[in-house]
Amino acid sequence: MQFLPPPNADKVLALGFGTAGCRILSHLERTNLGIDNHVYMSCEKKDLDYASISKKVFMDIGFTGNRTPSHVRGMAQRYMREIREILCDAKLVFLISGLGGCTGSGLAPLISKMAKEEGIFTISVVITPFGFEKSKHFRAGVALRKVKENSDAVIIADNDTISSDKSQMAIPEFYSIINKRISIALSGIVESSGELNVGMNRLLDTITNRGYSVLSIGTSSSINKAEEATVKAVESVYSVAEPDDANSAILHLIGDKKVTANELETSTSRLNTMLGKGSLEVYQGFNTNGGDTMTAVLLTSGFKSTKFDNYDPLEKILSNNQMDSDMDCGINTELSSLVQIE
Ligand SMILES: Nc1nc2c(ncn2[C@@H]2O[C@H](COP(=O)(O)OP(=O)(O)OP(=O)(O)O)[C@@H](O)[C@H]2O)c(=O)[nH]1
Ligand SMILES: [Mg+2]
Repeated sequence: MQFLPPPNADKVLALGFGTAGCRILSHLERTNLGIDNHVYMSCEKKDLDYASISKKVFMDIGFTGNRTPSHVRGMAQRYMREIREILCDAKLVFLISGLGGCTGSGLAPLISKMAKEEGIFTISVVITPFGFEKSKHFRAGVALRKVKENSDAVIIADNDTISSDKSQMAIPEFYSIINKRISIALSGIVESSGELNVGMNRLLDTITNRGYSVLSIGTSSSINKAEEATVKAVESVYSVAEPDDANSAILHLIGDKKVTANELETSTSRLNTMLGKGSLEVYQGFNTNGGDTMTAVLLTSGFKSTKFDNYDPLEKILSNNQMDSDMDCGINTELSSLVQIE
């Protein structure tokens, strides 16, 4: 059955999938990103506790020992009507998920495909696993490839590069700091209350149909803090993708009131020498937060591939001859009750 959103669909939606997706969405919900509706979806009830009064979809897939992303996709078929209703008045949707587990890696490819097929502008924001989470890399690589096929834009926020100092911090606190940084970064770019705005339209311009976009963050309190923060943000991009492939970037500085036009210019020049072989389009933004530290938020686009493509060696070997299924069928029945048809 073909589902078509009404022609007057005009809402901006954000959907969070699984643990990381729901947690990050809850941070974004507290910012001024211009999102009309927030929807939390997960197979685990505890993830939905991050939602306050927003819509929650609990996908009850039972306790199975063999949960996989394709199993989650199969079981999600039971919730298709509800998901379609959620999407039906959207013109733009942000789909937020951590990749490498089962829920986010299962739902992000499925729902991005559905949204894009229905003509909704689809931006996938994916959190990629830490280097040490080796068991999550393969699933993350497979899911990322599917998400890219199905989205108008893909923003990668890599846990390794967004995190600053891992030190002695307990994991929940550490996640919470990364989540806050991601939400400040995205809202800083989009919010229209800053001194020098980038805004939603510029964001879409920078990331649409330009391969992968990589979100990175640098901070500094030195004398040349704007430039130093920018360089740190660029260095993070180096660890994820090929810098020469970059063709467009947003540099948004958040800091004290003392930033001069000269500092902005120097930072942009450094960006141009470090990324995109001299042909990088750069949009600048700036706003003050009264602090002494400068934060450079960098969103760089144009990457054909990233290091995460190596997480899926099968794709490299088989190229376009795929063997992973879109979904497993989730039939909840005892084997003994199945009848063979002759
Ligand atoms: N930045 C950040 N990353 C997280 C957070 N929670 C989990 N992750 C990462 O996100 C990736 C996917 O993990 P989860 O979000 O827990 O997976 P899930 O989608 O809930 O899937 P299952 O729990 O396996 O069903 C992993 O690499 C985690 O390290 C979080 O709060 N913040
Ligand atoms: Mg989870």
